[in-house]
Amino acid sequence: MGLKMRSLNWIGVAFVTLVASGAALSGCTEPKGEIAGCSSDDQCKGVRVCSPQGECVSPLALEDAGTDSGTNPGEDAGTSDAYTADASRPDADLPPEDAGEDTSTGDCNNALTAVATIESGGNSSPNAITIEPGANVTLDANASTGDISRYEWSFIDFPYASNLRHLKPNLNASGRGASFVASTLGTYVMELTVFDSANMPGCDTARVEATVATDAEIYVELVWDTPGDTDQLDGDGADMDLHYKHPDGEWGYEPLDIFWYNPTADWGIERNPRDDPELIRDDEDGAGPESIAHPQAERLKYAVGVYYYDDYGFGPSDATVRVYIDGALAHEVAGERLEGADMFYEAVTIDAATGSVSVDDKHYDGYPPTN
Ligand SMILES: [Ca+2]
Ligand SMILES: [Ca+2]
Ligand SMILES: [Ca+2]
Ligand SMILES: [Ca+2]
Repeated sequence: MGLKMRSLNWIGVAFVTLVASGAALSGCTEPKGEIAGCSSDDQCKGVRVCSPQGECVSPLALEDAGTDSGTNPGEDAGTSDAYTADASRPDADLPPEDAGEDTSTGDCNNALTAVATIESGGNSSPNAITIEPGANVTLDANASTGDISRYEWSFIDFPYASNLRHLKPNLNASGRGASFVASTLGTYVMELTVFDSANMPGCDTARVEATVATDAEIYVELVWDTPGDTDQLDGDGADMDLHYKHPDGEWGYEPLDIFWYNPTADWGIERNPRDDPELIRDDEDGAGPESIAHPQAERLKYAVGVYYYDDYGFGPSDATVRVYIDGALAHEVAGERLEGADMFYEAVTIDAATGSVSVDDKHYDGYPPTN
């Protein structure tokens, strides 16, 4: 099955690549991914560009430092879900240890008070904030009191936690606090525990939460689970693509199918961006999410599809698609298996006139044929 628009694009670039490097590319028809390293944009196929890290990535990934295309080690490189501040570090801004009286009562120290603050984009709260998808969230424990030697943050809840634990974001260390990128719609709940010098926890923990919300009329999100990939956040994983198609469009063609190659287009009223859908997050290295927001949709029917771009040897992946209408979850397709590269799944159709979602549930080997 041909790749339509982008295979034409790739052929031209591949010719240049062959001449430039002499590398054998026989049998490969995919415009992204198969070149492991790069030193210039010419070595990347399709619309890919060479990142500072020497990887071919979509231009979108470079523009948005919050994505996890593998160019942002802050989000993807770590695996820990709790950060411990070490008071013994010379640069730690922490109170000196106190060898005074023992204030422990049983299994916890009631002289320690954990106080957490959550902040994002200048919006700060001791309880809860509402943020946009992809926002960086900062947690701090500076208001905590007592002779605290150690601060520990952990996730109590996060979107998809009940069945996709691998989507728990990495918590990155930052002084007494931590930060993470909130990529998926839903609520993240974080807990702070403080410890004394004897490693006794305070009797009370503090919780804060961030709710990721959208004001787009239609918002579509794809995440995926690849059972053959034991670490799905390490920057090396399977690549699925979210597609969002206008009723007059054809899968894989710009401008009426929105996906990584065609991240936005002028739909609806010309030069009015409010009715233009946009891929707001691309992901190439496992798990997702990929997200498309359509701020104001014409009263038409829009189809949502998933293309398995490349399994990179990790085998089948299970796609989960969520459709939000007016900010509320309207439909979820959970754990739909695609066996490997070049499989396409027509998931659902959204009727913007009625705000309803109908299930298509059709699998194809390659892009669906033109009607
Ligand atoms: Ca991996
Ligand atoms: Ca992708
Ligand atoms: Ca428009
Ligand atoms: Ca990823």
